Amino acid sequence: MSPTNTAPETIAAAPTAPFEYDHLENSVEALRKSIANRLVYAVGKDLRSATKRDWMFALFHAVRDRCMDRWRQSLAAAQDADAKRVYYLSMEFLTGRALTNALLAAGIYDAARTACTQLGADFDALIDMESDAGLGNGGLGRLAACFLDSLATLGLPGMGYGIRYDYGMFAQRIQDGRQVEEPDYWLVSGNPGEFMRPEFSYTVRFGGRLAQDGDQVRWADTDDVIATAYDTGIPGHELTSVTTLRLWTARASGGINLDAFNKGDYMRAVEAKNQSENVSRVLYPDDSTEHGKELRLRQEYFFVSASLQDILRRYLKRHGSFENLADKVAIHLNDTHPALAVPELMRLLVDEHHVDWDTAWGLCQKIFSYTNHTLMSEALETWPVDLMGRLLPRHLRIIYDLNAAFLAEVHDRFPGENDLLRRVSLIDERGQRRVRMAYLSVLASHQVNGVSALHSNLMVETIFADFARIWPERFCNKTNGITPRRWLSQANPSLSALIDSRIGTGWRRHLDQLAQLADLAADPEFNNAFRLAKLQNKKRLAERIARETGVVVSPDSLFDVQVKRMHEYKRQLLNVLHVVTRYQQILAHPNANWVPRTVIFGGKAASAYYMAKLVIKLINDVARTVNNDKRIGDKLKVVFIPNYRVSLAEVIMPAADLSEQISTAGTEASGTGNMKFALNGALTIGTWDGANIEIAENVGLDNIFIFGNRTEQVAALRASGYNPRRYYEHNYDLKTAIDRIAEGAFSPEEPGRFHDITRTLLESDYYLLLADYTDYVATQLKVDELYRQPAEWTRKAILNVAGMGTFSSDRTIGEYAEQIWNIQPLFTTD
Ligand code: 26V
Repeated sequence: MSPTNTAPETIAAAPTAPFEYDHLENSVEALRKSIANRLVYAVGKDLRSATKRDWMFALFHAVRDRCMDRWRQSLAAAQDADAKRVYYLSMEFLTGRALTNALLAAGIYDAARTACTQLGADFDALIDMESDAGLGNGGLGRLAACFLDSLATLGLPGMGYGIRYDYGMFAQRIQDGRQVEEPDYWLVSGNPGEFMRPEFSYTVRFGGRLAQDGDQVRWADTDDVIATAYDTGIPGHELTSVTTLRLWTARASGGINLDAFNKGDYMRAVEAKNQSENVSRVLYPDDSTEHGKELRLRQEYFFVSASLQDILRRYLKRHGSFENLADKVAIHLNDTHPALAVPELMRLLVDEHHVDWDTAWGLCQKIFSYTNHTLMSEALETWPVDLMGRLLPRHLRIIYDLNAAFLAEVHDRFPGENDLLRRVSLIDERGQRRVRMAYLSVLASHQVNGVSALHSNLMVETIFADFARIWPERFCNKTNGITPRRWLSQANPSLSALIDSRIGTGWRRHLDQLAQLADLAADPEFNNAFRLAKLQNKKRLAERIARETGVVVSPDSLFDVQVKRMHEYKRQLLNVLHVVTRYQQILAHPNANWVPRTVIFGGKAASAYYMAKLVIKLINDVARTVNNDKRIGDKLKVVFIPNYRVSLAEVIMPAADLSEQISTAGTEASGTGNMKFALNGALTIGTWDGANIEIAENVGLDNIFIFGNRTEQVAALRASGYNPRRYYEHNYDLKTAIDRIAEGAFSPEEPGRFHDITRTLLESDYYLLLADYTDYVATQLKVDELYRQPAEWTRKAILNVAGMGTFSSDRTIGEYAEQIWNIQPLFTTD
């Protein structure tokens, strides 16, 4: 099959008479029949021979069938209306499991459970067979998944484009307290959610050289890879609509290996094929540092080129010129990873479709928008000019041409400011020349947004300060959100049922309705029921912890949870310092009235991130020591739950009493875990950072534990020559905690194990843990005090849930749709 770059042909003209499909009922009987049918006719098994995997597939097919009509209607409606669509380009989509979500969206969860049971299949066990689609690192990828859910729920026309990695985020095992990475071959037993669409295949070119043909540039002698589409339907709530997620997989192009093949060197031919197919092999598991790896650049271009070719093909089906392109197409860049879409769209328009340069650039600037997700300089993408010139010579030339025009414009507007030109140039000329992908994205986008109010402000004050001066109107804020379907309705059935019984079920679609719970916060009956729901979730988590770590924890203890990627800026280490302090104090005052606590950690460290991995080891060493210390008993337990991922988060979030959101102020762009916890009735202990600030404003400062230095104070501390030793010398508890770690109290078999940690703390402490320690520990005592009053604690937890309405990703996506993308819903519910 050869790749097409044009509209694929269908085999028949549209049928003359409307075709009658089987209507699929949602009754238990109909579902039972569907599942059994699918088991036999799609999976190829019968009731006698079906494995759990087979049952899972059969059930998956049964619910998938019930989403199909709506999926086709969603596509047809956008086509028929020739609606403007948004294309969300993202290197990561952390969708997790799809089955339960689809059953709930289709409204057949309970009926399907009964049907399975009647067929003799263990519903919970088969639900648990599905692997997570872990095609993302953390916040950025999960946000993209929540956004697709909201696009579908709001009936908005658009789709997601990304990479179908063979290997997702690595699986984390803990061996002797250390992280061990294992490959996540999530496709190993097949993926019932996807449809291969080989008719949507595109050639993606690399390398080669540029030749001039008159005034046209020709890109010749390239190495080619074929991108083939796989589609997954993302069902919206009550199947309002179904959004397509199109992921690309790499196939070798037929052409390149013929030479070796013809000479009989079959193995060499296959090896080359493997090489080019590596492009979609594996997700880069590091979201903290930018390594400038060639394969990563190839991945970025691979998916961007295929997506843009696909977008233009779709547009050209209906339009004879590019005149209306910006009225029909909005392209969103999820961080800078898809920023090559900018020169790629220019190349396609100018070189392939012969649009003139200025017209093409005018279109680009109307079509693109860009979200920044981090201010941390290590994570900002730049690519060596040499590498880009070798791999993508045409794109490099386009970037240089755009840059020249841009710098000329800046020069005209700000005459004499030569340093400004150097600072805003798309090319960083200091040292090895590099392309600044964030600046390229800003240049091309009509809107650039941050992901929380604080982050959006800092963005224009720091990394984009010069650009905000040039184009102040370009920058805006879109505070992140999460989908209440997965993060409350699906993850927390006990609380969802309670909420339904009091305010109805509409909150799934209109999360603001949760505000009605505020009146019930002090109602003793509701307050009690709320606490019981939490207890039920804590029991569920306690069982999971026992199963996975062997540690027995009491559901009556305060569940204090920090789950997120392991990063120095997120300060898991500050949490550990508190745990060590608490441990010392329980030993010193064993008869004091301690509130029993279970401190729960989870999160992956990038495989090359030495410090983050050492912190995992420290947590596990502290856990071992504390949990085995008979003097401590139930007063303190520490657990590290391995392999934190979406499906595990769904069990953890509903069970938390206390949510740890303790990043150094100014470092966490938004956070979305913070929202998931609060929505599930945890109280937050957090810094004045990211979306914590807006959570505080919405739930009320009385109902959240805020501590620590704020951004201005952080800046002032650093400016005045921050000295961590001063805090160490002046605080006995802090000194004891650090000394105990340094002496090897938690690693007697290797006392020096954590020297790199304690030395960094005392010598630089870039993230100011020591400066925030005292307030953090004092605030933890206030947490204890409140937890001793269960009704009061629960009242505040209810007020947290009640205040979370604004953090629905429906609100966020509604803002993007109206203020950035200019797209309108094609489907409405009420
Ligand atoms: C950066 C890089 C660097 C190059 C290698 C691969 C890679 C992959 C991802 C990233 C970006 C990480 C940025 C990120 O995930 N930011 C998080 O975005 C969340 C959603 O907006 C936000 O809630 C978190 O606060 C923010 O850390």
